[in-house]
Amino acid sequence: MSLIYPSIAITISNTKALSVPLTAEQLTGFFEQCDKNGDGRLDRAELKEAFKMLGAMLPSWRAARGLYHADLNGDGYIDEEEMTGLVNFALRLGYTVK
Ligand SMILES: [Ca+2]
Ligand SMILES: [Ca+2]
Repeated sequence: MSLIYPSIAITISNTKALSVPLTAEQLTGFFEQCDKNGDGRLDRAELKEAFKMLGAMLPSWRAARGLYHADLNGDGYIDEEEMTGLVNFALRLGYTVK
């Protein structure tokens, strides 16, 4: 007789397991809140804080990767139009609600 336990998905980037993945809408709202100085775009420091709050183990690295993926015009900021790219980047990482 053997009991088969369903494997519990634990991602390396997420220490809080058993929580619900964030939707694109939630991530968009979250990133908008991360615009601390209210200039309508996210700079690298704000991105770093954002990924830290999402539970990233290496927030500054994530911020750099997020910029690389989403900063289409290369000015070092994620503006409103580039937000979708950032959200998609974060979605692929599967961040969850704590
Ligand atoms: Ca800002
Ligand atoms: Ca940009």
